Amino acid sequence: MGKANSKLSAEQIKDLQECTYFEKKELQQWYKGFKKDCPSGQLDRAGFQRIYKQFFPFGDPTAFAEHVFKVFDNDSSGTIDFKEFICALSVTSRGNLDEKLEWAFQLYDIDNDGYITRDEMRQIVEAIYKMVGSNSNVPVDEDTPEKRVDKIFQMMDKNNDDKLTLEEFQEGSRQDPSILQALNLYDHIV
Ligand SMILES: [Ca+2]
Ligand SMILES: [Ca+2]
Repeated sequence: MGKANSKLSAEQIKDLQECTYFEKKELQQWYKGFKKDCPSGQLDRAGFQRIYKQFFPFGDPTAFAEHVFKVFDNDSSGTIDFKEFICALSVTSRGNLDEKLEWAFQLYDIDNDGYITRDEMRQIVEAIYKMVGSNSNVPVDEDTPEKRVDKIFQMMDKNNDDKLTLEEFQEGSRQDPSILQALNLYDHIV
């Protein structure tokens, strides 16, 4: 059974090719690795946290990993299955800028109401600061999270209503690519 389980069926491949940028061979390789790390086929919060801890040994990635977990877990089932995993990976590694920004928007829009508030952005920025830690060679602004959020809102919040729409977020991120720092950090992991 273990052997049969470590390969995707032709039908699964077809389904995954429709929603990702991966080739058949790549999908099989990722699936093999996924099943090796998660024999149950479901990656849970603890497993996801462990992956982040390996990559950020000097910081505390707990909060950031929790936010990212929620974006990966598309159906909010509490675990990440292979399809959720590979779809997120496809967007973050091979998506175009707009797709990456839509993905990042979901990360920042914590309550998923279609707007990023100052408080939501502060939570993510704080989580990134904590994850990166002080001994890391990943550069972080001298600013506090509050100052950083003020700066971002000054630039992005065109109508000054203290929340960002996807359009404001996309427009602003094109002008300041450092917004994508969260995603870039994620790229180190995959
Ligand atoms: Ca899920
Ligand atoms: Ca929101």
